[in-house]
Amino acid sequence: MQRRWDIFCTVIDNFGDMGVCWRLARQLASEHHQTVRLWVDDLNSFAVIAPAINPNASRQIVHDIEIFFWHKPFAAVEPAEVVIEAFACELPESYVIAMLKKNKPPVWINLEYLSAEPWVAEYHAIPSPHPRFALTKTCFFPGFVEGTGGLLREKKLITQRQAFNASAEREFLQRKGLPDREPDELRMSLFCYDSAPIEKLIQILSQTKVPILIIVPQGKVADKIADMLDPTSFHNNALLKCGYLTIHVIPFMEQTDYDRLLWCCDINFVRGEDSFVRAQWAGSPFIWNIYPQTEGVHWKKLHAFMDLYCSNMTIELAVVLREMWSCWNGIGEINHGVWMNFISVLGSLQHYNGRWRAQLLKQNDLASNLVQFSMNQL
Ligand code: TRH
Repeated sequence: MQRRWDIFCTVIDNFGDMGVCWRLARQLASEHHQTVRLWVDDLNSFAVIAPAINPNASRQIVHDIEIFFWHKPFAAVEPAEVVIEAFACELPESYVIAMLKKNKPPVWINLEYLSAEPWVAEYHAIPSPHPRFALTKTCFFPGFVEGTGGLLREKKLITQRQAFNASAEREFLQRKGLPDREPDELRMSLFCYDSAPIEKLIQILSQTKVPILIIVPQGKVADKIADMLDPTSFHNNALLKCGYLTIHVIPFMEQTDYDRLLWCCDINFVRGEDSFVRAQWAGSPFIWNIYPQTEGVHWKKLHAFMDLYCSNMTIELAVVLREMWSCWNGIGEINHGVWMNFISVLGSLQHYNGRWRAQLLKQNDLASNLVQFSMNQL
């Protein structure tokens, strides 16, 4: 049944919140035929991952989604039937009051951050009454296991990923101005926070004797790498070379192209929430840089995911993976040995990731779960 949805999103510092909302909005509209309005407070950041967005338009329609710049103060509008408050971004008070005035109050969902912590399934989809108004809000927790809200996954994603063969890869690389593979080359995408031990990694990689290509988006990390390399290593604006190591700096890609980039690489360094999930659908070995929080809260989340993800690995494989991921997130120091151990298990990881993905595929996806939950309430 077609219902009206409002999704509210604020951009805090990076692209993850926006990235999740944009994927969700598109899936609701294209796969579930819902009518979606998306309210965003920073269209410039939005346009980085979705070039079709006009950052100066206060209202626009892209992919059948009505996108509004979230002005403050908020203009009076009729609330939708389902309201998604993404990542506790706090709805405008006037909008909440308008919700209250409706004969049938909307289904109000706070979409939470993704976490593998065991308590998530326990708290998922529990309604809580609003402290001041006669309204109920439900916290919806995405997650990796049964009993959670699931993960974002488009209906055709896995089929598309499996159909992405060598010629599709070549076509994609050409379109993006990226070089074809060299024999024996190790190809990586690098998307991480600038707090990760990037210099150390580059140092280690520049000493190895296999051709390595790193594809890194423009930004702080790319600048950091450029600063540490000899200026004569600049081949042109985009390409840096150091021994067997080549670094290709590229502009941010449109989200669906970023997926394809992950499909082309032997190792994907990913971060935050959304790229982290996409790497799991891609299936190649990946290294997660978790979003850093104060007082090391993020390490607990990192360990919770590693516990879950590694639970069916051999002990030897789990040890290698945990060591690499821990060092990459500032628990211990990355060195040549840690890296070489990781490289030595790439085949096993690739194989294991197939099983991990198959396990994740048993769950319903996040958008379908949200639709089902809302329809049951309406
Ligand atoms: O940008 P992030 O660091 O976002 C983070 C996390 O979501 C974190 O949980 C949140 O608290 C914080 O933001 C505020 O990493 P993430 O989640 O991977 O989001 C990046 C988005 O950018 C994702 O949707 C993929 C997209 N992307 C592209 O579309 N093109 C690109 O070229 C790249 C590198 C990324």
